[in-house]
Amino acid sequence: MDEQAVARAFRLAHFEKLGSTNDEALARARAGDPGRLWIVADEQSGGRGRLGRTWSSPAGNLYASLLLLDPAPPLHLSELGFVAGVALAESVRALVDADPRLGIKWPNDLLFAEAKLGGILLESTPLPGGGRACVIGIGVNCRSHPDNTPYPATALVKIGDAALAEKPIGPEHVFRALSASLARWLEVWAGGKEFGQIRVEWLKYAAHIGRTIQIVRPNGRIEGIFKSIDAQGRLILTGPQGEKVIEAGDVFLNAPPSDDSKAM
Ligand code: BT5
Repeated sequence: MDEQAVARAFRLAHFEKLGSTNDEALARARAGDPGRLWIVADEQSGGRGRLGRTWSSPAGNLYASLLLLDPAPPLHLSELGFVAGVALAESVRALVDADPRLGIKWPNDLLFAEAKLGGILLESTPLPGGGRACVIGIGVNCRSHPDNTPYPATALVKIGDAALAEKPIGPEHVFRALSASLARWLEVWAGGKEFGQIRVEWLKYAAHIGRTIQIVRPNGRIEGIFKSIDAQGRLILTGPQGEKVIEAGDVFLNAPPSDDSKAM
């Protein structure tokens, strides 16, 4: 897709500061925005992660949310996180010279050398006139990252190899590449008809396949070997008792065992 086509693919609203780009996108959808709109902020005062967690959002990093109206039948909407994950990995891959330490942690955190470089927050809301608005919120650490997170964090500036030193790693550059890549992968996905193609691409970036992982969920932890993801993007875990399909949770390598741990 050429630059002009990318420019036509989406509209863009840019802010110096917002509470959360996802909140702004959801509010605009409720107010009647037709969708295919990027909301980008230089910094956020109330950046959010999943399950009400905080996303550290100082200036210097990318905070962007794409609003889409009814992008797919409801059963396929959760696949959008994987479409975004593939687009995000592809756009950052070019910046890190295809370094194999770049990966995606299920469901769709961007990792570099086992540390979190970016995250994706997918949200949706019913619209007053019918239909659903979906928002893909993406944060990428370009110039800084928080310390003391349960999963270690990193930023593009820290990767610091010689090749990267020559690359533009500011949020505006990451955003341009991401927007082009997401436009392309949304077309490939075709509203869920071609999730199989997204799945194949996602698996190329998947971190931890074949390794023993712990999945932390609100109702406890479960341990097993990460085999693959299924046709809906759910994680397939194998253990002595066979296979288990996991819909949601946080993946850890070598998380310290605790009383509620349960091996499969
Ligand atoms: C995510 O949540 O990874 C989704 C993050 C999505 C952020 C974007 S920014 C644009 C848009 N607008 C928003 O308000 N949000 C989206 P989760 O998997 O729940 O990870 C959250 C956890 O990651 C936190 O509890 C921290 O431990 C850690 N964390 C917080 N800020 C971080 C950062 N900048 N980099 C790495 N880890 C971080």
